[in-house]
Amino acid sequence: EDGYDLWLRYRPLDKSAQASVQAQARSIVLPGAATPTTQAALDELQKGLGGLLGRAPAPATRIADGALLLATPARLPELNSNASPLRAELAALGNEGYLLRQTRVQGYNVTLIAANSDIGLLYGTYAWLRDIGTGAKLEASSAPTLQLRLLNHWDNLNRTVERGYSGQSIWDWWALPDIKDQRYTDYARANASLGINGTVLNNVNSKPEVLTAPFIAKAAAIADVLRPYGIKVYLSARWSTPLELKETSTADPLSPEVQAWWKRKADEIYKTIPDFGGFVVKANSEGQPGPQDYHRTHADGANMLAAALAPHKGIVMWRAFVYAPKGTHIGEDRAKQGFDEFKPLDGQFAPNVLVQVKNGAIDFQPREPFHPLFGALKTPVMMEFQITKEYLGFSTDMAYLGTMFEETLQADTMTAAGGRTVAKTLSGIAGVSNIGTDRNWAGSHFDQANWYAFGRMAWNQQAKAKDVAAEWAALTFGADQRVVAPIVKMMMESRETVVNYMTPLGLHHIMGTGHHHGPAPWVDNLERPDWNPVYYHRAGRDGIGFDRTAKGSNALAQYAPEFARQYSDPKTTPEQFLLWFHHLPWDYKMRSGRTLWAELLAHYDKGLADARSLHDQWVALKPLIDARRYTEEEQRLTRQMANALLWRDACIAYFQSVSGLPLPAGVKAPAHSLEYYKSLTFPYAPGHW
Ligand code: BDP
Repeated sequence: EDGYDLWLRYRPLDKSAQASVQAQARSIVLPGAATPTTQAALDELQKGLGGLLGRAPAPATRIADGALLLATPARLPELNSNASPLRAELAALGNEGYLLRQTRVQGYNVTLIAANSDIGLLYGTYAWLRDIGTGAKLEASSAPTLQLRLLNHWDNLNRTVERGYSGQSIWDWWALPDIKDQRYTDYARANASLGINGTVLNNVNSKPEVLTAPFIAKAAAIADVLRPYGIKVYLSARWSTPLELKETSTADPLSPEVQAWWKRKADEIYKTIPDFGGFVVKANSEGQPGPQDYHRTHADGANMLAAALAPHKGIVMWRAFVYAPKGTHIGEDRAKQGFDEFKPLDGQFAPNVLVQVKNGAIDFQPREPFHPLFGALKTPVMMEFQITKEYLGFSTDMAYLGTMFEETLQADTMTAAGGRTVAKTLSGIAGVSNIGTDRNWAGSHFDQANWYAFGRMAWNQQAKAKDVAAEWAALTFGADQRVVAPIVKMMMESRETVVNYMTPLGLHHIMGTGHHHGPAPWVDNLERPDWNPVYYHRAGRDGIGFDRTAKGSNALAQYAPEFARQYSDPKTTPEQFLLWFHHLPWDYKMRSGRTLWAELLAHYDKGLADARSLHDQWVALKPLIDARRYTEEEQRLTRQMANALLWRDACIAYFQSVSGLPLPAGVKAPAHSLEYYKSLTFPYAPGHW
């Protein structure tokens, strides 16, 4: 068990389970001709049942008792007949949905996987295999709520991965397009098994070369592998590409020369990749070029690209993560900039533009309140989650993000009477991938769960993190409750543990400069004030926290009035966001009855204690886990304990130096002086490549 097989391991079932699966699939029947997509489904059944049962049933042409029948109305017209009890149910499932049913067809008892399209059949096949692997009952029917369910790779052309902690990029640009690694197919299988249907191949900090003919050909080769699995390829486009390639004299979106270049470029791409998805764009942010360089707006820029893609049905995903090293909002609240720039442009975007918004307004912190743009725009909005854990201990610390996805998706934006969750405001969802060349794909076994949870929740935003964790654990470690239940417990605790030892009570952005690993709340000397941790925690003798109420930056005013009202009072602000929105004195009384100072320390202590508990819980599972995966995770959890201790001690040493307060009885003093923690560096931490 080296992790390569992910959640598609298909290890042999026990005898009684084998008998019941065998009864459901004595033969496999696909009426009509196989297409690349149904062939992928048949191949997966061969692989899956071959593993689960030891022998896969042969494909058959005739329906018979005990057949596993894969059918669309086009393949089996009776599904569409007025007499069919499934007709209406099927019609409601759309292009990608599926249903699984024990039923009678043509007088035979069959297990039916039905859908309106071949891709629905593939999704249904994976669902059926998943149900077997988890020991669940047949899932009745399912359809995705969002049409756009994408991974974003932050992969560079030299195969380094920005914020990647699992080896190099899986895209071997040198070998492509002639040599197509088996990994691409396995990547497609894994994503299709979750319902992910798009992938942006390259980093948002893009390069002009990406849009040159040789790279388009390479992307096309990847697209060919992914296509049968329902996955479209997208590219991240650098705003100034035509100018940098010296093919235009400007990159002004209103210049006819520039407009014509992008039209030609889109035509060229679609000639090679007929189902190309479109572009994601990071513009006028962190040094990236953009339309503002020409005094044009984000809407001008997005619309120009949208016009080039529209004839081909392509889309533009324009990112709202904007802030420039120089320019607006310096010395103000960086959390406000995305909203301030995009809200006034609402209504001006072309129909095939989506605004892609990070879950929170700062930057993928261990915990952030949802971004105020959710629910604030008529323009279609996409969620951007980060699956790779830039600020949550990379792939060394365990932090199951399902709980974070759920917390954000279910948060009430209060933008409609009776409530409106973030999930309800979305038109698409993207996750910044944690995939690399590591044998286990994700850097650690448990980081596979974050890819899995993203995909499952991209398909169904109402999915519960706990159920998803249970599914993943059963598929990854075997459906034995002695293993699944404790692993789910660990996963469900893990992200809160990280929040506690890094940034409790709404603290944020106090990590080390550049690499974002390890504590550095003292940093105050960076070029831009809002790169400094001291800017975010604002701790001094008088108290701690960022005042985002009307007395402070008033970022709260960007939220719906009811939300702003509730959060403008510390007493009615959930304590997990207290210091995000308020600057409070150290002796502020918390709900526990403790002072803020004592509460902060208690959170750091809890984070450390829980990190140690995660390790202990894993050690207790040793007899039930295969040796290699056990050891690989045990080493990481040991490192996580050290990381938690470092965070706890360094933050306490620092905050004590500014608060000037004694440690309450029972709180252990940090092991070293503040100077010691300041002197630590992480010289080889993966950072900006
Ligand atoms: C930040 C990362 C940086 C990315 C940027 C982005 O530190 O590497 O380029 O986000 O999302 O989280 O564009």
